[in-house]
Amino acid sequence: GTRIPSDKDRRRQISIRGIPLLENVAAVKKTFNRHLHFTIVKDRNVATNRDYFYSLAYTVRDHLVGRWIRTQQYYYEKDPKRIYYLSMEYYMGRSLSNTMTNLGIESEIDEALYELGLDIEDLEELEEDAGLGNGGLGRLAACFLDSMATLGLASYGYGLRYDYDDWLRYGNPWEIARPEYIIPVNFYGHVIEENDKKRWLDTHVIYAVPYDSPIAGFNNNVVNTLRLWSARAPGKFNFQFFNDGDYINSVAEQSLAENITRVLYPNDNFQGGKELRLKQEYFLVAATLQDIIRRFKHSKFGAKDPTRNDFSSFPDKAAIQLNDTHPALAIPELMRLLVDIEQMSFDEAWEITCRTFAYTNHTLMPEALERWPVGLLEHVLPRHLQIIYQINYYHLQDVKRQFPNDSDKLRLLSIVEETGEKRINMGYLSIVGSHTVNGVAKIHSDLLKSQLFKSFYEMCPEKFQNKTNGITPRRWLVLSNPNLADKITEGFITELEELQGLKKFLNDESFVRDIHRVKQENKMQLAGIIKNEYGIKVNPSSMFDIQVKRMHEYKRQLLNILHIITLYNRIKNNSNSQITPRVVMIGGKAAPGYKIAKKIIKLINNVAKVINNDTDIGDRLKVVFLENYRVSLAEKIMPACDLSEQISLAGMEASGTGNMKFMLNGALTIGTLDGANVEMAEEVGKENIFIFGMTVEEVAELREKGYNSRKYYENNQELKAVIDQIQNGTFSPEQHDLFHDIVSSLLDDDHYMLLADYESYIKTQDAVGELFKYQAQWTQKCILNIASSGKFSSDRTIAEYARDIWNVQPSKEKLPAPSEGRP
Ligand code: IMP
Ligand code: B1N
Repeated sequence: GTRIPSDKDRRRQISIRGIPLLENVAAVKKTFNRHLHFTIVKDRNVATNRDYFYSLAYTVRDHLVGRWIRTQQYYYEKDPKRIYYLSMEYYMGRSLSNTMTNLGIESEIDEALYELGLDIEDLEELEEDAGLGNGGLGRLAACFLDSMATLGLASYGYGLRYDYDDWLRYGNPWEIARPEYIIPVNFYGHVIEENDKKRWLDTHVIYAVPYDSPIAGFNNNVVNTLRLWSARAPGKFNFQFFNDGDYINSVAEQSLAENITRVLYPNDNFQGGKELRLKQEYFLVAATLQDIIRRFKHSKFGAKDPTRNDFSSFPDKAAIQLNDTHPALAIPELMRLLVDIEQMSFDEAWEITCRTFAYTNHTLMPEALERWPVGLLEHVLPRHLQIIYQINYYHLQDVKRQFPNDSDKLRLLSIVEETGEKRINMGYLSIVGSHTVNGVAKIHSDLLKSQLFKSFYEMCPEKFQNKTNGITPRRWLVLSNPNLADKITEGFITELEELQGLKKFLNDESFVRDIHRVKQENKMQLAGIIKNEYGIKVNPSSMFDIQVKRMHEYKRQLLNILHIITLYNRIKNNSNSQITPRVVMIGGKAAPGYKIAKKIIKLINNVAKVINNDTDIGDRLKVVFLENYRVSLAEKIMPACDLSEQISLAGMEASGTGNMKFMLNGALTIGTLDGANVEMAEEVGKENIFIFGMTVEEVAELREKGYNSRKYYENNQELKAVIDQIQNGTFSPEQHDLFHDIVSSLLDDDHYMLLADYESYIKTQDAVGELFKYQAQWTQKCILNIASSGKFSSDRTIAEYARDIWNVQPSKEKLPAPSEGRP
């Protein structure tokens, strides 16, 4: 039988972590006690677990600082091309265990805490997630930072330090404030012309204070920097106002200015923000570009002159990657700095700008595309609007040259949209100002070329690339699933393709049993969490069927619910049916303003209440809504999943990255031919993944000929029964019309075609249920999935960005450790 491994068992699992060296263990204990005393200022009689967490975090941080300083010095001396990743989101999660993993000090720390009588896992749970992201886009940025450091790139993440929420309440032990490197950012004002030169005057100034966090590479002594900006009002003490007697108002106004970095806009795949969001985007861009230029001018480059003022080499020394269009104002901002401040000609500046920027698109969803009203831009950033017009003017000259007498092309390719309220299309601006444009999975990049950016592709096909997303195997395997990692030889940690080697063991019965046992143990741990957090008892031998991701109609959590209710009805109608027992879990946040998404959560909870309390059902079906889904919860869910639900309508999910995390952790996937699912099927083979539903082409065909969802409702008895139950109050006895809007979204306006894919989904789910009855066969497919997941390492993704976009060479060389002398 299986049992939950004790802490002692887990501490014995040292094949990945290595054997602790006694002298190191002693040193860790000493440092820990010193931090408890000098930094936290407590003794062991009064110290709380939180105090121990902070002592531990500072102890681990001590191991970073020498490597961090020396890595940065090394970059200064060697002056390699710098890679700048600009993103409005970094979904970092916890840092403690990640830092220990990447520095390889886990076994020593583990042993030291054990000897001190402390439980390291309890302490790890006290760290708040750094949740500066909404979903896939923000988590991708975090995985990329890990891979860039692991591949030895001189890279920097730049973003905003949102300070709303409690993540900073007890202090963030990983960040270093650098108030001495404060940078001014201007807003509003107006533009005048003086001797043929533009001047932006009478602006409001807000300061950007940098906060640096270390990004450790895996086992290579590289520590890069994530620099997040925080807004600070200028002049904490304004004498003018003080003398006017308006001290209170002036202080209040200062605190309003600091609202710029208060809060992350909580939308995923939706452009909701107005003026404050625009100001956030510019704040990031303006502070970051000043910092990049400061570093370019100041870097050591052999010449005697302490500053470098010739910008012709700028694109050879700096690559700037735009994480979607959110930081796209960097393009007119660099133009402004080069033309207005550095006195360059427009043409020269434009060439440098285009050679510096690259743009990654993450979505085709029309409601997510940024199109800023011209009036708003003119108010907040008048000089930038002028520059954008000028960029567009030269761009349209190019269009005319390439497509003479084609007014359609001029309209289709213009950065300025003239129909309706006049707007700037930020995607178009990003394409024009970049040397490459990429999508995030093959199918998505193809759709960019054939649909969203068709005319731009026709104009410059050579700009368009694909870079299929990836995930870091350090966090998503070594750290989150140590039991599985221990069953595999170590090389995979930096060479994920080595997982292919597992295919040799497909018919090794003891290996198959081992992999099954690891999954079983992980499921028991998750079952414990579900019992503690939600009070629901689930049977760990049931199939764990999981859909975790942001709540969005296109991701079709509602299709999952239709399947759950179908299973429920089957059990109720035929109580002897040999149905495979399942625990279906759905988790994810909805944007606060997204009404129908919140209603779908309500429906999941109500369906769960009815099913979980129905004594006819017992262990055959349980439904759990996983609240507060976030990075640290994902780390516990991924290793414990049997069936991963990736069921978006084909053509809607740009890539997905959760799909990859499940695959790497040995789940089977039920999914559509959407995003990276397509490439997962390619890697593992169609027989080892459950693909269902319409293809992109079939979706287009159906839309073309006119889609009527009611037809599917009327022609499928099981489907009709399910929808009627949602309609008639079976899941809302206290308010019968509660879910009428959901039913209407299915019958009257089924934009994401759930009903068209229902039958194929149910049939495929039946096949999944059938296979789960054959444990060995199921586990063999799991092993094939793990073995075929190597492509989806973010190391592979970043190596491709380095080669095809940034023109830099990854390095597997280690920097010398702090004890080993100068690099
Ligand atoms: P940054 O990339 O400009 O933030 O600088 C990173 C590191 O490079 C610094 O912490 C120093 O170690 C080194 N560095 C930067 N500027 C100088 C300098 O003028 N002289 C010597 N070292 C420098
Ligand atoms: O980016 C991920 C992809 O794996 C997902 O498929 C994609 O949906 C996601 C506006 C977005 N695209 N667009 C966003 C986020 C915030 C916002 O304000 C759009 N997120 C994605 C990584 O490539």
